[in-house]
Amino acid sequence: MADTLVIIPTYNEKENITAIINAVLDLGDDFNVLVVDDGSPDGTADLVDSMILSFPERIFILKRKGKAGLGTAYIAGFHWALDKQYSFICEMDADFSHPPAALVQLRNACFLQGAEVAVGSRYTKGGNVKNWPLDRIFISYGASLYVRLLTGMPVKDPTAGFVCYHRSVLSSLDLGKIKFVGYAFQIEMKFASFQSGFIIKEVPITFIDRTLGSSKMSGGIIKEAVFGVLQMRWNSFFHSYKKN
Ligand SMILES: Nc1nc2c(ncn2[C@@H]2O[C@H](COP(=O)(O)OP(=O)(O)O)[C@@H](O)[C@H]2O)c(=O)[nH]1
Ligand SMILES: [Mg+2]
Repeated sequence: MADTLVIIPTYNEKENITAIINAVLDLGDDFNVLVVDDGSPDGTADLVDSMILSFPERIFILKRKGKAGLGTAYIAGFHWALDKQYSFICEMDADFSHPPAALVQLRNACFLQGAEVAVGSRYTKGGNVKNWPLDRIFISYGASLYVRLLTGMPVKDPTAGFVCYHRSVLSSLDLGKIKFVGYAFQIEMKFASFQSGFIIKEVPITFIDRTLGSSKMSGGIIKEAVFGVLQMRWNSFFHSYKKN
């Protein structure tokens, strides 16, 4: 019986979805997959449905009507995972930027090494970024410095989207208080965990830019991050993310 759920949010990932699901299943029986698809016009969900016919016990899908953002997709996935009693709940992109084999290390960090949040980190010692244009590395690394400076969080890669949470983290946070829907969601989840006193560990990974499909990154998302993180920090003086 799998104790780990890998949540993969998708919007138009037909080139990647079959292979990424197979890569997770190949890691062994500890891992199941939940795809959260936002009505991808390219038919991503149909591909998942046909895989579910072969692995109805290991692959699951949540279908949402329209593109509602990465953050809300993950929150929906978290509630699903908690309800189904998974012990370890992971986040991963569909596009192979996050090496699926590293899921084993992220799970081990939580299962064996006492982490409550394990972050697949590009900017910790041993981590790396491959094939990203220089401006994208610059924005991402700059964002990491900005977040660390503002929040005091000792996490080298606070925007990372490759994470494994122990269920106790997700069940004790009030997920309704997570405000961000775009990339800043990743920052806010780590900040909420940090502020609530959970143990965060970074596991070095090599992040590789996608070779298939296209990125959903946009200028609006960057704006949300810059001003949003300031606001997040300010609000944190007055409220906690823990359930009352
Ligand atoms: N369900 C859902 N998935 C999304 C949304 N936006 C992005 N994604 C998925 O989130 C993951 C990260 O997005 P991606 O385009 O790879 O971003 P990048 O790697 O930062 O360029 C991918 O698996 C996307 O398909 C969304 O609004 N809803
Ligand atoms: Mg990506």
